[in-house]
This record gives sequence, C-alpha cells and structure tokens, in this order.
Amino acid sequence: MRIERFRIHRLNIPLVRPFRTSFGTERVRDVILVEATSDNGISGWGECVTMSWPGYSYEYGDNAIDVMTHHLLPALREVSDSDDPFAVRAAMEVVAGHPMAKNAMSTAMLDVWLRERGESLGEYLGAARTHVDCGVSVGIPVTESIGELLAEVGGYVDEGYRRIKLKIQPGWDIEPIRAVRQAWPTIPLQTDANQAYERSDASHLASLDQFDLLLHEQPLEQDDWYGHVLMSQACQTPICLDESIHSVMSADSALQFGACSIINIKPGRVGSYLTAKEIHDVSRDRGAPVWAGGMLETGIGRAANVALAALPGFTLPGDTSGSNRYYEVDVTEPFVLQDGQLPVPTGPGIGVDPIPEVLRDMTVWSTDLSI
Ligand code: OSB
Ligand code: MG
Repeated sequence: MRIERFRIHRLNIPLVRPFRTSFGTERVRDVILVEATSDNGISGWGECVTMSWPGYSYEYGDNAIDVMTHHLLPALREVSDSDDPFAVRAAMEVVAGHPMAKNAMSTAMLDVWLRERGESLGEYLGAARTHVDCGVSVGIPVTESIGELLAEVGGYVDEGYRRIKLKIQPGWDIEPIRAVRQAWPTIPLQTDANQAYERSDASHLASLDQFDLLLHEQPLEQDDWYGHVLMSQACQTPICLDESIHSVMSADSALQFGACSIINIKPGRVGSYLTAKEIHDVSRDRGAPVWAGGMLETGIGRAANVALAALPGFTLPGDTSGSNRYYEVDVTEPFVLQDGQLPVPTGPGIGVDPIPEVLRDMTVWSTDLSI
C-alpha cells in the first residue's frame, strides 16, 4: 500500500458562541482537514488544529498549509509506502517545529494504515476504557458579564459535564471563579490563563486556592520554566502546562524540575499521536496525571482525541466536549454526551468520516497534492 495523494480541505464553520481567551476571540472556526488516499482507495483523515491567526502559538492556518505543501509533502515522499508510523514521524523531523501541520498529515497517514489493518486508533494506542469523562472549556464572555457566564456554565452542568474549565486573565479571575464556585460548590473546577500572568502574580493566583480548584493551566509564558516552579511553590492548586510542552523531553523536564505536576496533552501541539502517547507514558512513570486538551476540533479531531483520552493515565476529564458545545452542525455524525462521557470510537482508524454533503457545503477552499 502506498499513499498517493493528499487533499487539504479548508472549511469555515461558525462556533455556536464566540470563544474568547486571553489571546483573542474566535467566532468562526477556520477548519483544516487533511485527507490521505492510498493506491488501494482508502482515505484517512487528520485535523490541523491551527487557528486562523497566530495567537495560541506561531502556527496558523495559512502557514500550516504552506508548510504541509512545500516542506512536509516532499519529506513524506520517501515514506509514502512505509508501514511504520514511527518512520513517518521521523521523516518529518527535517522540518523544525510546526507540530500542528505535522500532526495533521501523519494522522491522516496513520488513519489509512489502521483502516487497512482493520484496527481502531484506540486499540493501537492502548485504550483502557470504552468511554471517557468529559469536561468543558468556558471562554470569557465577550460582554464580561458574570450573569452570562453563570448561564453558560449552568447549561453545561445540566448537560452532565463532569468538570468545568474557566478561561481567566488578569481582571477576570477571582470574581467569576467565586461566582461559579458559589453556584456549584462541589463541581470539579479548573482555570486556563493561556500565559496571561507574570511571576509577580504568584500571590494573587495563590489567593484562588480558597476555591478548591483542580489545577491552573499555563499561567505564565511558555518559556518561563523557573516562573512555573515558583508558581507551583506559591500555590496549593496544582500547576498544569499546555503551551510549554512540545515534546517528551519538555514534559519530562517540567515534571522533574517541578514546573508542573499535571500535563494537558494535545497531539497537535506535540506533532503526533505517537508523541502524545509517549508523553502519557513518561508522565505515568513520574506519577503525574494527564488529560486530553482540545483545540475546538470538529468530529475528525475529536474522534482521535477521545481515543487518546481512553489511555489509562488520562485520569482527569478532558476538553473533549460534545459536538453541540462547538458547532450547530459537525462535519461528522455528532458526538453526543451521555452521562458526562463520550464513547471511544471502535471502527477502524479514527472510526469516523466526514459527511460528504456537510464537507461540500462548508468547504471554502481545497487543494490536491500528489506525492
Ligand atoms: O488553551 O486549551 C486551550 C481552544 C483553542 C486554543 C487553546 C485552548 C482551547 C481550549 C478549548 O481551551 C478546548 C476545547 O474544548 O477544544
Ligand atoms: Mg490551554
């Protein structure tokens, strides 16, 4: 079997509500799906989780498409007939960085390979459960209204989400957290600052300990390892890293140095599901819990993230929410929350496919790349 071509599909899908974080506001998701097709007619899918602008990291839709087209495609030529997913990952190492672009192309190839073998991604990665616990990431209301925040969180609590994550930034932290904690005294609650704080905010963040939070995600700039050590010492609430963790080495270093005690694992941020699993493994060896992050994926990326979240070390609920938290119409059959959980897909590969009509209607641009 040989991968013959890739098709990059670019879709615009409106979010059900704007998603505001400390780095900006997304209203319409700039979705990039990569389809790999083999000479025996199997299509596999990967989602490129870039956003439309370089706010979360330096990657964004346009530069990811450029890197895939001009740099990763040539690098993948020599492994187009490989039956070793690790060789595919190694071939992409000639390109520095750009993990989201790498993850999209390599996941599409892995999906083809697994479909041909009739094996699900969950089985391949070592899933230990059939359903995963789901949390939900709640943005900063564009109106900065606490009433609006409580209404949104209330809707999620009623739907059964098992954990709430509040996006915070200086000026939007103590009051919203206090209000949510008062309304739901026992719901597992955590924060995500997306690097918005400074080392000098340590005592301020420590004052949030009173709200019995599960963790603080990425309070400081991604390179500030020592700052995160100081933050971990200042706060009783555990520190979790997202943007800082790009590799097995950065995960191991962060845990060994005490910069964090929990890791948010996003395959798009680390370049591949293989690396995501390795970070899970090293965290497990170090006794650190991990959980599955998200990047507002469609059902394509979500299916793969749910499979990853079924590994045994994923002991905290993930940002693996139901399709309706993001989109009125998903690209795949919708993921529907059942008792606060999502089912791990069992079909070959990622176990889901885009619905052709939805893909057609939402596509704004596509290109074919023969390898
Ligand atoms: O920091 O975890 C983040 C979404 C886009 C970019 C960064 C982040 C997020 C989320 C949403 O928090 C997670 C999700 O529900 O997909
Ligand atoms: Mg985050």
